[in-house]
Amino acid sequence: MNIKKHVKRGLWSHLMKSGIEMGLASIIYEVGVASKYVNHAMRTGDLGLAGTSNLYGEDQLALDVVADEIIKDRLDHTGRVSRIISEEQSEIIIFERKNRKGGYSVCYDPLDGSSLVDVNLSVGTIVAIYAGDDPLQNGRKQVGAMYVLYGPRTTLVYGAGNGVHEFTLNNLGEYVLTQEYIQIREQGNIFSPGGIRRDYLPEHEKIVTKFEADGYKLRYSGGFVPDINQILLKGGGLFMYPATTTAKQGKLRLPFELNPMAYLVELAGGAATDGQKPILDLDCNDLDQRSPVYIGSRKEVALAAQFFN
Ligand code: P6P
Repeated sequence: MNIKKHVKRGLWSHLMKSGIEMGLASIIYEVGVASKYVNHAMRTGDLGLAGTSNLYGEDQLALDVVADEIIKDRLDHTGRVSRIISEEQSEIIIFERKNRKGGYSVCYDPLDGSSLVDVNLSVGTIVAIYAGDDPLQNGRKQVGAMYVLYGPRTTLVYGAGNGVHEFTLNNLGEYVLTQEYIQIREQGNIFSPGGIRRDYLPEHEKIVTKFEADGYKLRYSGGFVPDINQILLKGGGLFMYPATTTAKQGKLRLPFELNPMAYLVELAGGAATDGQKPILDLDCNDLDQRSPVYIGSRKEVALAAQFFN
C-alpha cells in the first residue's frame, strides 16, 4: 500500500516548506496548538460566566477567559512575541524580552462569537501577526493572519504572503492540509447583511435591498468566522456589518477582527472595505477601534461601494 497518499501534509511541514521565517511559523503553529486546548475546553468545559467583563463592558464567559489564557501562554512560549492585543484584555500586554530577536506583535480575538457556543453554533479564533514591537499597525503591514473555526469540524486557515491554506484537525489531534491556495470567486451568490434593519443608514438599506432583489441568498450565523469561512470556501459572496444610526463605526473591531480577515480575503483574491476605503489601508490607532465592513468577492464589494459615492 502506498502509505504516502494516505498521510496528508501536517501544519508544521507545510509551514517549513512555505519558507516563512521560523519565528512567524512558530507563532502560527503554536496558535494551532492552543486551539486544540480551546477546542477541548469548549466541548467539555463549564460555559458559565467568569464574573468579569472586558473592555467593552461585555460579561466574559469562563470560556472566553480560558481561551484567552491558553493562547496568551502559547504565544509567550514561542519566545518570539513581544506584544499582544487581545479582545479580552483592556490594554496592550508586553512579554518581557527573553533574548527575543526579531520579535513579533499579535492581535487576537480568542473566541469570537463565544456566546454562540451555548446554543451549539460555530465560533472562532482570529489572529493578526505583525513584525516588530507595535501591535497597533496599519493592516497592510501584517506579515500573516489566521483563524480557527470550531464547528462540526475544527479547521485552521492561515496566510503568510503566499496563498491561503486550510487544515483540518483529525482524530489523532493533527492539523492536516485539506485545501491549498484558496481563491475567492470574482462573484458569489450569498450575502450577510449585519446589524438591525431599523437602524440602517440609507446607503446600507439600498445595498441590502439590491442584493435581495438580485436573488442573493441571505446567510448570517451571528459568527464572523463561520460567515467569512463560508464566503472563502463556498464560492464567494459578501459579508457586511454596516455603520448604523446607533453605531456610527459599526460593530467589528479593526485590530483583531477586520484586519486579519481582510488580509486573508485579499490574499485569496477578494476585497474588504469600509464601504469605500480598503480595510487594510485604515490607520489603526486604538485597541477598540471599529469600522463598518464590506468583505468578500471583489464584484460584490465594488457593487456595495457604488452606493457610497
Ligand atoms: P450581531 C460576535 O459577537 C460578533 O463580534 C461577530 O462574530 C459577528 O459577526 C457579529 O458580532 C454579530 O453581531 O449584532 O448580529 O449579533
